Amino acid sequence: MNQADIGLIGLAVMGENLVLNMASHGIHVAVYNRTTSRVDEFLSGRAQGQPISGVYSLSELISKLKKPRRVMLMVQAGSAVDSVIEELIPLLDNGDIIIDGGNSNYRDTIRRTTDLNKKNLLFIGTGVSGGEEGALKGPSIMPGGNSKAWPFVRDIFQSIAAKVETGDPCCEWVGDGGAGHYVKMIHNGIEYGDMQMICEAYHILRQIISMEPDEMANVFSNWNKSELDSYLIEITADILNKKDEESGKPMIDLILDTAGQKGTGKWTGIDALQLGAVATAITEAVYSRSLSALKEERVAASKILNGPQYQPFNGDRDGFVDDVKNALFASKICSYAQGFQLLSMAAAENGWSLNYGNIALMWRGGCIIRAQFLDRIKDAFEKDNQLPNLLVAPYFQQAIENAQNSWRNVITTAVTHGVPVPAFSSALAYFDGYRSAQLPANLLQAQRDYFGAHTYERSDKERGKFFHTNWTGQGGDTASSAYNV
Ligand code: NBP
Repeated sequence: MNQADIGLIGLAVMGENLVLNMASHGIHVAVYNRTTSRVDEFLSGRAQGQPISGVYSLSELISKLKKPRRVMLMVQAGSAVDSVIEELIPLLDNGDIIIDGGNSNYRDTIRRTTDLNKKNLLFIGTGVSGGEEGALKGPSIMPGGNSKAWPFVRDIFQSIAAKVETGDPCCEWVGDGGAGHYVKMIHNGIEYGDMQMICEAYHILRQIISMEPDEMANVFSNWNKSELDSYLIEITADILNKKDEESGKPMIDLILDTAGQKGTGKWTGIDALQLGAVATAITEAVYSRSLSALKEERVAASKILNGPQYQPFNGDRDGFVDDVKNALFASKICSYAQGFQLLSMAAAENGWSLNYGNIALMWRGGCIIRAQFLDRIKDAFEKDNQLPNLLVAPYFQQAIENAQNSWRNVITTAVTHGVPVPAFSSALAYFDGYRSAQLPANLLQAQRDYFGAHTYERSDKERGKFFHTNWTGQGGDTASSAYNV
């Protein structure tokens, strides 16, 4: 019987919870998993009493679906997605829809959209954010791919997505090809930056003013009532409050300070470098994880390499805590400014027409970077979708103006005390660079012309005219056009 509204392949943590979310909205789902015992476990467990049918082969799955058929993959990103698609192709008819909801690389999504379009199949590559809980209760969903498929999945996606206070779903069509997965990648990159900045605030409070976890938990709870209101600040307060059941010690003090990094932060950094975009908040966050991973080396080095001699902090403690809050907010603004600038450069490169206000709305609920201040970003881009940089939008201009002295004070204090604050300080360097009419690239261009005859433009001549100087009197007057440094 053709009865199910959608088929879902991959009953791991994300797939299972998405299916339960769909079922709770009255959507009938047929489910399949490669290891079919998972289907039985699911049916006899969490799926009981729900509009969920289990199947044991892909052909059985397809036979259960209404037309045009909608098949969603929640399998491991990479080759598994391609192999499932290959198996599905002969089973599907023209106009049927394949949706990949995993964390796929956007370049794979561009390729899959094109290849399947040639076979008259419609492909959607969608970011799904919010982890296990989001998948169950309402994730942020960022779909892109073949826009002809959107009318057929819109109702399902928007009904299961998180909703903001106005009732708007955190799901809108993002754009062609890999646009949805690109936006999800940037979301994850920004998440890296947010987490690193929160860690730096924690480290400053701990190292410079010797704050205990309990006290810090209160600080983060208070910050969560301010413009910093966000999921990540909220969970940080919870984490700092948590005690180890055995020892009664704060959990945070028992967790080893070494982190790994999976794909998406690194992908974002690589893509920023390839596009010539500045994404230092994200790359500093990736590098910080890499440095943290060198635990044994750091422990050995700590016994040899001395930091500065300084007096213990004896200033205004509450005032300093406020400064840290302002520094965190200003750094966060720079990180989002970079993220959105990267999006606009990728849009130009890939021919996507992105609505940045909608993207801010999609990140407003359900996902890990959900935060009140995304409303401000949405407002800024709704006023001007071509805004060159968030920093020049009036709200953010004023916010940084207000935070600036605190921000500089915190970074100066951290540097004086030898406490590393790579994301805070690179964000400030970005701000100072972006607001500088004059940077030292004139000297850089002279150096490049000196050793490689790369030519330069002149400040007293029109743009686009290139000059070469014979700096030593020995190099000749021929300019280089091929050798790039
Ligand atoms: P995993 O990424 O751990 O993948 C496990 C699923 O993939 C299982 O159902 C497994 O089937 C299936 N699978 C594999 Br592995 N290779 C397969 C193949 N060749 N053919 C068919 N199925 C195959 O699951 P997840 O953590 O639920 O994540 C699903 C996707 O969502 C991933 O792309 C992930 O990056 C993304 N995502 C995850 C989260 C999160 O918080 N976990 C958040 C947002 C997005 P089996 O049971 O037979 O091995």
